Amino acid sequence: MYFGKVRKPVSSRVPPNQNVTTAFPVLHYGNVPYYSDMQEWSLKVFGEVEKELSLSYDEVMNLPQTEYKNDIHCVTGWSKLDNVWKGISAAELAKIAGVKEAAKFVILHAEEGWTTNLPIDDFLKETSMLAHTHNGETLTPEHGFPLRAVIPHLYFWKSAKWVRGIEFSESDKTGFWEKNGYHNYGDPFKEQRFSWD
Ligand SMILES: Nc1nc2c(c(=O)[nH]1)N[C@H]1C(S)=C(S)[C@@H](COP(=O)(O)O)O[C@H]1N2
Ligand SMILES: [Mo]
Repeated sequence: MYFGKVRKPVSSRVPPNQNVTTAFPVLHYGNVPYYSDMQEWSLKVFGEVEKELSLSYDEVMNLPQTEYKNDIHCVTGWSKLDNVWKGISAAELAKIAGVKEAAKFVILHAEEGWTTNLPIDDFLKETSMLAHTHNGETLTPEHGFPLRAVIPHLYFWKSAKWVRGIEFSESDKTGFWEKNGYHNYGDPFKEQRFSWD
């Protein structure tokens, strides 16, 4: 007989089996990129869009800015509450590129070929953004300088650091952790940690 997963009661803000930390742990696979000249950097928006974009660092920084406060939840068990992020709303970027009807998924491309995937509705959610500032400080290289995704309603691995490309796609394309046993969607409140959850 299957009794389902045993879950501890939790407050409404902290997902099951997460511990709140006030630190800001650094977690990633691969190397931290350091840029000596921001001319080396660009952000590409491509795939199922009316107009593919290649934005310079200055062009990104000059887009309309938003600020959000939210909680983040890493699949390894830490949550950090009340993060204030500044950056560009994901929906704003999508609007500028003119996302086509055919786009159903978003693939975020980071440095070194690292990717993560999510349904387009999750990317276009009001709280999803590309951030350059955390709690009033420019992102450090370790935390994603110059630009990282923040998708706070999914486990934090979906929040790609060092984003260089945003691909709108008709089909889903599993990303780095998604290929390595993590859940394809990753809702922390449903504890979708691993592919079998
Ligand atoms: N490019 C890239 N982004 C990434 C990762 C990674 O390995 N590469 N790891 C993810 C994971 S598992 C987490 S928990 C967060 C950690 O962000 P932080 O180091 O700023 O806390 O980044 C996410 N973004
Ligand atoms: Mo993570």
